[in-house]
Amino acid sequence: MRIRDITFVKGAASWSGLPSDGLPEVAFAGRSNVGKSSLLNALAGRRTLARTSGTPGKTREFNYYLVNGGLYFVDLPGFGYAKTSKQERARWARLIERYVTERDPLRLLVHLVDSRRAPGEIDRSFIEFMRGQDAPYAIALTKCDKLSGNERAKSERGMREALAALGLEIPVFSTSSQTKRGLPALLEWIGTIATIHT
Ligand SMILES: Nc1nc2c(ncn2[C@@H]2O[C@H](COP(=O)(O)OP(=O)(O)OP(=O)(O)O)[C@@H](O)[C@H]2O)c(=O)[nH]1
Ligand SMILES: [Mg+2]
Repeated sequence: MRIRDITFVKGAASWSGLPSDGLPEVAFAGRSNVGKSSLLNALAGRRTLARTSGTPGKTREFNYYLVNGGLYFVDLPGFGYAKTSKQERARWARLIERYVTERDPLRLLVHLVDSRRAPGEIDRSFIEFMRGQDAPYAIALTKCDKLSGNERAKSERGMREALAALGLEIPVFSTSSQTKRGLPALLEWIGTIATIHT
């Protein structure tokens, strides 16, 4: 798909704040600081659409972006941000789980994982959680501009092996918001799954 038009619609901090218009949703989830907001900006071809930060925990709401007037991109709050209270973390984790299990308009969840590290505890438990869900699921390895070609191949292979060990067959994209590597392929996949006619 091609993004002709993208606008920020709203930030929702609770379940009742999510839009009720039923438009299909593609959600971006991942650890705090993994590069969710940057990826959204890069996909949109805009620098300042979503707020990014070197400080983790920037995105504290479900941020809704309307794409081409007919589809939402949803920037989910980062999970596992260590500096928020345990209670706060648990609340967001429950909200994200509820979103994945109950949100009817959800068409695709893109899970962002740092390409420079083996998937950590939080990522692995999220992958296990997603395994039991109906929603289509893909993984985007982020910040791959920081890796050499060899390292990138190794990081992809590591992720594919981890997924295969769980019996999961889902796409893995190596991406960089800086060089835009992997973004056309990811966008193509999003368009296919969300079956949006643009
Ligand atoms: N080199 C490089 N840095 C990146 C890339 N994407 C994001 N970053 C950097 O990583 C940091 C975090 O990026 P964000 O996009 O704010 O991360 P986030 O996942 O939205 O973080 P939260 O909102 O806190 O959950 C920023 O300093 C970005 O500049 C990338 O593709 N390459
Ligand atoms: Mg963010």
